[in-house]
Amino acid sequence: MEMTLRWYGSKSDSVTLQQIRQIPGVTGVITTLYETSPGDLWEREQIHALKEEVEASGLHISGIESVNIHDSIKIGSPDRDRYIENYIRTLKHLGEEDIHLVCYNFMPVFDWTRTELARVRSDGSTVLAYSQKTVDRIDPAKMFESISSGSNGFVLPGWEPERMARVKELFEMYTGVDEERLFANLKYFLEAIMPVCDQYNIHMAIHPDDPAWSVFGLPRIIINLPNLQRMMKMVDNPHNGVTFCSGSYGTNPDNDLPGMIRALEGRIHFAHVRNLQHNFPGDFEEAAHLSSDGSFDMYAIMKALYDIRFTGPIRPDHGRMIWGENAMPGYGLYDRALGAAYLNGLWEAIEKGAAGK
Ligand code: DNO
Repeated sequence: MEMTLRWYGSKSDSVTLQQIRQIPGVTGVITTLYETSPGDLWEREQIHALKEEVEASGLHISGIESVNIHDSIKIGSPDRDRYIENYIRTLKHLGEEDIHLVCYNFMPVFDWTRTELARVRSDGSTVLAYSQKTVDRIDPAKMFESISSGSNGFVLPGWEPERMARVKELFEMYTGVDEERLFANLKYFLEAIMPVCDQYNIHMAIHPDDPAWSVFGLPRIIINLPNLQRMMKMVDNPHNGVTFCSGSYGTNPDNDLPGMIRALEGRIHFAHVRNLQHNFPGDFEEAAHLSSDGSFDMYAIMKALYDIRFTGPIRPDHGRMIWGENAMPGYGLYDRALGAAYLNGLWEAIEKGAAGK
């Protein structure tokens, strides 16, 4: 595996490449053209410039998170082919720049969903949190207002103001799109892009729906192992793979995380490894990466990745906000750096243990 950190680009991130370069064991970044909108064509020159900037710092681009999918593709609207064509050309340009991993999601309207961006934990750190009770009470448009007002002035991934201004319209557009339709639209999209992925060896890694169940009555399909197996079987190509995100699948305690990893051997192209604290059904908050701080056995997760001989990028995921840092919620430097060091430590111990050292 390769340890990486997500980086939103010099215009949008409070964390610099130079800081990332100093986290021991981190050699690559997972990045994106954050200023683009879903459906845009990424020109080769833009990708090249980003690559040069990253490489000048001594790091490299380990993958893209995300090339976002236009809602027309998820809905299956008549204009979807235009956006799929842009996606194919974008993948071609990424391949030409020697980038071979693309994370994306297929969540309708909203990306990941949280009800609080700064819940205070007993140690004074603040974390992202989710309460189903709050979601059940809130109007989706209000949800956006509360998310954007708590985001420390940063634009959160998947919560771009331009999209959220159209929340009501988007909800209407999804009328009639149930889980079966969403699966069919995902299949249509994947079948269209697989030839370019084969040509340029691009691993597509679908990100789970977070939380891993339907919110606001919208369908959500990337939520558990049976649905993942269905997705991989319907377009049976190793380039059609997954991002294994422990924090997203782990929102549902029924998901056996190490068991899922083992069952997905060969099709996990990217891993987000983080911990969560389950408080009671429907209420969870994020935690430090250490097993002792949350509900997951992080050793068992890393061990399962080791056992399937996972060679792709891993990144620590949402960190707590600590030590007075002002950053995008979940994406500060300090706690993610602690997470990277901890995950690297687990990996070294597993590796040496397996070698009998
Ligand atoms: C949240 C992230 C997601 C993820 C996308 C992938 O912090 O894990 O926004 O990047 O869903 O497309």
